[in-house]
Amino acid sequence: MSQIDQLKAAFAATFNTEALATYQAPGRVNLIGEHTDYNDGFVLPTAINYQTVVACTLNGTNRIEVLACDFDNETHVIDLNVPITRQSSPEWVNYVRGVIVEFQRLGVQLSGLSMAITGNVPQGAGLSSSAALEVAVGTALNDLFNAQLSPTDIALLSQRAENDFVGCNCGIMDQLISATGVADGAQLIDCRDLSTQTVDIPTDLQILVINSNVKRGLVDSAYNQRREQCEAVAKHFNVKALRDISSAELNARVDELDGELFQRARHVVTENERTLIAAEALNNGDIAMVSRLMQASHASMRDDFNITVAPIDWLVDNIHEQLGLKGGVRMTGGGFGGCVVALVPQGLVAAVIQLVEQHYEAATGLVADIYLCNSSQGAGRID
Ligand code: GAF
Repeated sequence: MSQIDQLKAAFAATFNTEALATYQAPGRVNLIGEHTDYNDGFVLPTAINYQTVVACTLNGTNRIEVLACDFDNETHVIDLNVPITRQSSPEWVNYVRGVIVEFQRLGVQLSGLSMAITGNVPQGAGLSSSAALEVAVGTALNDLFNAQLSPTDIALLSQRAENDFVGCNCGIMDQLISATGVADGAQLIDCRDLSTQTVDIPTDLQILVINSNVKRGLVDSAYNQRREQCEAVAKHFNVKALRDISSAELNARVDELDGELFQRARHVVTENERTLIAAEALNNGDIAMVSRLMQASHASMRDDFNITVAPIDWLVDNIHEQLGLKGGVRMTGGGFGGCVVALVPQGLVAAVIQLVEQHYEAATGLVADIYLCNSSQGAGRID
């Protein structure tokens, strides 16, 4: 049975009725441009062929009943007659509750519904399973209650839910690419004005995502602290965001900054520069340039932003050695574990998989999961 058929069967078994409509929102992998989004900078993610799916039917009550198929068929009821607050557990309900609160804040008149959720975006792996959940629920509510929000509005609303309700000060990248991704390439996003440009991924390159299986948690991690450090440097320079300074300007004032703050800012300003060059290089099919930029991005995350961990560095170093300048590899996502993204010529895919399968566990004590990814369409109704 397909993922959607299973979801519909679970919906019918739990709610004793058919699902009226089904929506999906994809996870994402970021090719380059890390921790630049909340600095008003540039990112180059692509939505991937792993998604969260939500099936719904209006139920004529004032209660939203949610079935989480991937959490042991746990159910959760949200009473629309009382203020919706953050729950201490389980964690997944806060993503749903936060999105509902944002619709209420916009003045959208909601009523009760039954909702079943499933998905195959690896959880807690840095592939935006939480953004996919928020955007899938947001896309469903937007359609069912005719809220007339654009995909970008749904992304912004989902980001607010995560910032204000869940408590992670994430940027806009994950929600925006989940809402607006395209099947024919990555998206260069200007996180200041939210404009996007599609960037070709050469057809010979396979997007390979390797989950280190080092567990990570955005809220618990040093993510919010990195953001505060970046904002402190922007304030020192009297600019709105680090987007507004170049490496030359930063370097010229190195003496004014604490060493760690300087390194954090250097990662961001150089990463912005790399991202723009990488988008152009991909469009021109200049893989050697993309390879160098991904290497430099990884080194910057490791040495200046201090967000990589040993198993991730092992994967990047060893895969890079195998690819040379024929492909690129770096850590992707918020950091402190999670995944590595590699752009691998088709002829080397089997060798890279073999390398990971044969040597990663011995080197790190962990077993990696490997995903072959394609660029995919952003969120929408599927049925
Ligand atoms: C996480 C955040 F949610 C994004 O907004 C982004 O900052 C990313 O980490 C790092 O690039 O995925």
